[in-house]
Order: sequence, then C-alpha cells, then structure tokens
Amino acid sequence: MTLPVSEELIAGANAREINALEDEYAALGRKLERSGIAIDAVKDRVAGFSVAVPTWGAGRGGTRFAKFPVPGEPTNIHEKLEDCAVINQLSRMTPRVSPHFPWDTVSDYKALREEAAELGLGFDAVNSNTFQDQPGQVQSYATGSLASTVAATRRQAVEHNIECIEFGRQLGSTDLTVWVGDGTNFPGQQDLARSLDRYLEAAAEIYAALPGDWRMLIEHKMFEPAFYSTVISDWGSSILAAQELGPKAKCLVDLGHHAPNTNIEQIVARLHRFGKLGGFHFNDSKYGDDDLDSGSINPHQLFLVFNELVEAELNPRDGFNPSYMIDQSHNVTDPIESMISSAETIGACFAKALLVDREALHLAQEANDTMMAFQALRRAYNVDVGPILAKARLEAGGAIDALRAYRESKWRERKAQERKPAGLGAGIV
Ligand code: AFD
Ligand code: MN
Ligand code: MN
Repeated sequence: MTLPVSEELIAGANAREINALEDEYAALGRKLERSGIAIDAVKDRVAGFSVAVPTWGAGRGGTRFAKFPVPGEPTNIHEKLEDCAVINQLSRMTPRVSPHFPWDTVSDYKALREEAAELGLGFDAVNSNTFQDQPGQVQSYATGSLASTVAATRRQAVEHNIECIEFGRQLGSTDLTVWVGDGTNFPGQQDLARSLDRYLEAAAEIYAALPGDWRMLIEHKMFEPAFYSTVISDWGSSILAAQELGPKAKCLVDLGHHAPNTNIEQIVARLHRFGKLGGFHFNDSKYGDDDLDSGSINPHQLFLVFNELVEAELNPRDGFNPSYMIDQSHNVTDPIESMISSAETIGACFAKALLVDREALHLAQEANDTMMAFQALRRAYNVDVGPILAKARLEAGGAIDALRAYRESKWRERKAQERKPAGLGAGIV
C-alpha cells in the first residue's frame, strides 16, 4: 500500500500533540468513569465506525449560478481516489468511496479496484445518474427517467442502473443507490399516480437484476430539480416503494432532502421499525441547499439521528446494517478539508450517542419523567468527545489533528502544480 501523505509528516505532527491528547483523554476518562462509562470501550466502538465518501464530493461543487474551482482539485476518478485516500489516511474513518456513473466510468474496473486498494480504499454503494443527459445519449431525461412517459427512456434508465450493478460487482460494492430527478414543475404536468406506477414498474426491473447479496437503496428528495412534485418525494413514498419491491429494497435517508424542521430522527425510527432503514447520506441544510457540511447547521439533529441509530442497534430488525455515506457539495472550501471535518462531526455524534445512559433514559421515559429523559440526552450531547476521536485516529495510524496535518502536507498546493485545471461552469454536483 502506498498512502499519499508522508508518514514522517504525520508522526512529526502527532509528536507535538500527543502530550496534550493524553492529558485530555485521561481527564475525560475520569469524568466518564464517574458515570460508569469506560472510555476505552467507547473509543473502541468509535474506532470500528466508518463513513463512505462520495467521489463527486472530492471536486468543488457549484450552485445553479456558478462554480469556482480550487487549484489542484481532482478532475478524474484516479485523482479523486488519491484525494479520498488523503482523507482516510488522516482521519481513519473513511475507508470506502462511493462512485457515481457515468461520471466515474473507466475501461477496467478490476484495475480501478486494485488502484483503490493500493491507496487503502474500498468501494461503497454505486450511484446511477439518470438526472442528466450525457453526450451521445439516445433518449433524453427531459421527461424524467424511471417514471418518464416515454417507454424507451424508461428502458434506457433501467439498463443504465443494471450497468451500474455490473460495475459495482467488479468493484466489490453490494449496494445500488437510486435517486431520480423525476418530477414536475407544474400542477397537471404529469399524472401523480401514473408516474409512480411507471417508476415502480421500472424499479422492479432493476430490482430483479440485483445479485443475491445486494441491496437497492431508494433515496427520496422533496424537491429539486423538480419544484412542484417529485416522484419519490418523501420517506412515505420511499418505504411504500421499498415494500412493494421486496426485501432487498431499503430506504436511504439524505439528511438534506426534507422540508425545513422535519423531524428526521423520527423518520429514522419509523424506517427502522419496519426493517427498511438502508442507509444515510450525511450533510446539512438550512434553506434550500441540501448539501452543506454535516452538522454545520444543526449538529444536535445529527446527534438525535445517531441516538436513534444506537437504539436501533440494540433492537435490530431485519439485519440492521445501514450504509453510512457523506453526500455534500463543497462550494467554498477545500473538499478534502470539508470531508475531514464532516467525518469528525459524524463520528462525534456517534460517540455522543454511545454516551447516553440508556437505562436512565428508558426508565425516565417509562416513568414519564420528561426532564430526566431529556437530561439523559443532554448530558451526553454536552460532552466534548474530541479526545476519544483523536485517540482512535492516532491508534489507527491517522493524525491527532487531521486538518492541521493536512495543511502542513501542502497537498493541495502540490496538486495545483501537477493537475490540469478543472473547468468552470455551473452544476449541482
Ligand atoms: C442529489 C442526491 C443524490 C445524487 C447527488 C448527485 O442527493 O445522492 O446522487 O445529489 O449529485 O441531490
Ligand atoms: Mn444524496
Ligand atoms: Mn442531495
């Protein structure tokens, strides 16, 4: 394995920070011990936690208005893998990459899998793209894809998804995530019932092509690019579709794909209750943008989601094994820095959820002691779990302060000299 950042640089940075970390870890250990929690056990759970990163998040995204490339950003799957390897090498929490087709198309997937393995990476869910037309494409997705009124367009979209499964098989993936941009901008534009019928019929063809150990993750989104209705608009549509398709179909919750103030943690609990919680796209949202950095706007919501996930783990249903992934668009930051920071935030929310005194919480809930039930969550949320994450990273070979080590590595500056510049233009990716 050849990792991108120099081991000496990481060791040197860690040597400067190790004493402070040991001191803070010991102090936090004593504090947690007073509540009967063994810090090493929490640290070991955190060390076992991972979240995948999206290849499309490695480049600068853009808004509908503009994209401002950062010098040295990756412009192909090989450069993206290198950047994802930097994120994982420093954070030790992101060992898998989620590819998007046809953006990440190559001629040899076996070679790509080996290239990733050499960088310490594997592949997570494959994503199909039926929301854009590609050069030379026969049918246009202007009328939608799986729900299009045009039979040949639906066929093309189904075949693309089946092709994605085949690429994913060669890459070692076991999940296909299907998000479609299908929907309408005007009342009356399409029949709301029939468009769902068409979606379900096409999705069933994709489902039938899934290998035995694969899952199809259905991702809902309330709006955009369609602004009046979307075919899979919410968790209700998603779970109904998943139930109709069969046991290998599960729901994927993208935190940014709901109306503002939606109780997402309750959606998580509902989906789990029916054995349909398949995965997450972590990000944050304030107004209409669905791809802000995880926990940058509402870290408490992220904690409450993880609180449900830890509860779900204790009461597993139907092989509870959600796939965790970041899905963000980095418009004003270095994408590597955003994903290092986001992985840390996501891991921290998981760690805090582990600190919840579940017995106290459940007893308070049963006794209708509202304040003490709330306090069971609040006490855990208030703990600064930074030393636990840093210690887990250090022991796995990462950097105590991953962002600082990244800046010291001058990775982006070096890549700015080597890589060809990214194009301008606008786009939601
Ligand atoms: C979309 C969805 C979906 C999709 C991605 C494409 O979240 O995950 O693959 O963005 O950029 O909003
Ligand atoms: Mn998403
Ligand atoms: Mn999104």
